[in-house]
Amino acid sequence: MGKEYFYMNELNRAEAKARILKEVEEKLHRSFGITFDDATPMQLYKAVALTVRDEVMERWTHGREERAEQKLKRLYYLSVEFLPGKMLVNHLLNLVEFDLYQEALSEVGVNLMELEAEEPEPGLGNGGLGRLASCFMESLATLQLPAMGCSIRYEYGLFRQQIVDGQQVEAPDNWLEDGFIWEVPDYDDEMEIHFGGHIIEDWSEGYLKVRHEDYNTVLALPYDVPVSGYDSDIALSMRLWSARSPRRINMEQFSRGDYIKASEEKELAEAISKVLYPDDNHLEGKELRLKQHYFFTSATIQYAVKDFKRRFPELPITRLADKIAIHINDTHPALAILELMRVLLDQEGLPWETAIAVCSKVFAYTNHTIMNEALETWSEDLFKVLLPRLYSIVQAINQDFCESLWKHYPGQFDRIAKMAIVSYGQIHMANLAVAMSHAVNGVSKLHTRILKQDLFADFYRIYPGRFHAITNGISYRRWSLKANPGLAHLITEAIGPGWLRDAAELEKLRPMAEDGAFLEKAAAIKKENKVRLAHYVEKTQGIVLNPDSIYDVQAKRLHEYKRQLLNALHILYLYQQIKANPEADFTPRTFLFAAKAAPGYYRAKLIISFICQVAELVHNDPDVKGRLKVVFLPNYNVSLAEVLIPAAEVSEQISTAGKEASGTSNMKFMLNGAITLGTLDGANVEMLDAVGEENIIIFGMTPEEVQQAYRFNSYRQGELYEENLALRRVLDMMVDGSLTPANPHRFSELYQALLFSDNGGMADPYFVLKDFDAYAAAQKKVEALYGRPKVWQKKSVLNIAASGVFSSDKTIREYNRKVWHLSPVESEE
Ligand code: GPU
Repeated sequence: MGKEYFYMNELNRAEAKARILKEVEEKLHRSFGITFDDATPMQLYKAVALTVRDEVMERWTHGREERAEQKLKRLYYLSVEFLPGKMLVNHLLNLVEFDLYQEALSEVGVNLMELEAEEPEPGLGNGGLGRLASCFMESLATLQLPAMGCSIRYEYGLFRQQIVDGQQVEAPDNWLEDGFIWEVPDYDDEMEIHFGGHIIEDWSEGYLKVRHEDYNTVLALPYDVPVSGYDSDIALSMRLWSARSPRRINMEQFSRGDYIKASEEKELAEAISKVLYPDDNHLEGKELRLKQHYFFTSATIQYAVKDFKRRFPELPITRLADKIAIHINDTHPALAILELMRVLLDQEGLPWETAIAVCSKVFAYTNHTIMNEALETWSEDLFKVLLPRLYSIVQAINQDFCESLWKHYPGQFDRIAKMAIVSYGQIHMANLAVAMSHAVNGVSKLHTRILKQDLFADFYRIYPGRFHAITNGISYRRWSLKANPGLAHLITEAIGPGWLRDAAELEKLRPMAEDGAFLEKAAAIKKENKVRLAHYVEKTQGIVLNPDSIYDVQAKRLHEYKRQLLNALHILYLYQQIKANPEADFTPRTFLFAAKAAPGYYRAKLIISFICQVAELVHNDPDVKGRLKVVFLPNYNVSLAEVLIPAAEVSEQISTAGKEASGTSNMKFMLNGAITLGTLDGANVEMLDAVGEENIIIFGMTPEEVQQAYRFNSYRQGELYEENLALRRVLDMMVDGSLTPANPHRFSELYQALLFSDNGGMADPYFVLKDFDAYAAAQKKVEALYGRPKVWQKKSVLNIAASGVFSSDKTIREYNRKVWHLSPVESEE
């Protein structure tokens, strides 16, 4: 079916709908032995999903066959996280069959959107990094570029967050419990992964042969999940590797009654793909995590080489880079570099120099942070024991590399030690990735500038041509068509459907910002989305929202650098103003937060509690009733984002300048017509360029000012406290028992961290106090602007019109032009 549906006449439509119903009914019969009337919602969901899957599979097979026939170069996009979101509706939108299915199903009383509630959301990522990977997959499929996304099939995804007594509580996310319709295991591609043991160097034949002995084997079984593209003839795969023990339970031990021991080995092996590490922008050097990284990168490399040989038997392995590109999404998959070296050296018998040359043509690397605690290093001791062969390889690479550095920086030991891959007992993955990739990129212009000037400055001087700025993007169709169908229809009505293929066409909306009728319609849609969110909040939290208040949203991981605390402190400031002048005019406001904190990040969890207590205070005070509302929405994930973002009017993007590499939710809010309240950080800077300064509210320190304050240690937090009375009053509320009368010290740690340095670290390293006034003034602007609805609406529409530059289609085209050089799958007409 697909796009021809556009051209269907009524008769054909009726036939198509009947065919859909017939297929769904057959699935119900065959899979569950049940009829429409008796099916549970889960059974119905599965029957519909299986029907849709058949169609996606056709494109999957087609894509594979064409790629093979056209002998195309293929990209492996390696990421330890993906966050694809729910799939049923997204596939239907991509197949351009959503309306048809919806109409067909409604004829038998089934609501398609409600059905999707039955689908588990694969929480295989923490936040921006994983979601970006999924946006990229969709754009790759849309552009028909041959690619495979590779990761781990975590049995437990990111924890489910509950808020109990104002505190985060983590519950396991057993997303595979009821089966996952979209995955297909591929037993033919199961790989063996070797851990531990020792290596033996054999020079007996005049050259080095390395044998690896006494290792433990874990099997990697791939599950493929199809990824469809918009109106695309092909579907791609997200390949998720699952760990299995090569040995079933040891029956001998078992019959001796030693069940525990017999199952121990199996469990140890399977632990590898058991659970996603819940850290974002932070690395803990845990052995199991290193095992995860090797597990999926080794499986992927072995598969990629096998596939290359199968497809190009005529080509020598030295031509690998002509036919495959491997992209590593941050350094988590950087072991792939060493693993490919191992395969080229030990299995393919290539000489060292040749192997290095092949490798560096294959790999490219994206950096996603400059924050020190997120830069991945592994202790040599751990590495050596777990991955002895990779250890010897990384040592040798390091030696070569440092020698080459010596030529560029003679005698500069400190500089070379800083750039070294192995130094001071640690393996530095970012240095490995930069040294061994032909392309390195940052995720916004600002972030790339910082990479060049700061984090990788010494590398940039030697390899200037290796560095690129490639700004992130979003799968704008999911964030409009799916999340905000009302807006999507309005846009199509105004400028035609071309924008769904080419986001640049959103620019055509610009003149609509002068069209009163259009502005009213856009406002009505925003209002509907606000009501939809209010229903959700009432149903799930029992809290009633006022859809006529300003919806101000900060939804992202909880991190000190993202400064949710600044937002919360400002709410206390507003609260005090209302208390001081209860009769004064005040625009009603609703502040919505959604954020998970890493379970081990104590301070982040305390900030969540703080927000919840601020919400309580506001909730219980009759003086602020109807004026202020604060809500913390638990369990932020893709599905919640799809309800939350379309309802937002103010988008909080208030990280300390220089800290947020790009941000991607900022783009989603913009596309949905929210006005950004943001710092000069990450992609906010480019949003400012795109939309113009009168249509975005920018405040606070510049990245340079932040840098200077660190460098010259010139930040005087205490003076701010002394001199700024309003700020002092707010800060005092943190510790005077206003929030938690029974325990006034509950938040003193947060208070202390803002005002007093500890252990030599500086107080308030994210400049919450410093930016407070500027933030409050910016919020005043928001209020004033909101008081002029027409002006607000106009700005909102101009934001939508300017958001096309943040399409991930554009981002992917740029990667392809600068880095991958893939040709699209041509479909014969
Ligand atoms: N990011 Br590193 C994550 O979500 N997790 C990580 O572990 C690291 C980076 C984010 C950046 O914080 C964000 O600014 C960026 O937009 C996103 O990656 C995608 O590039």
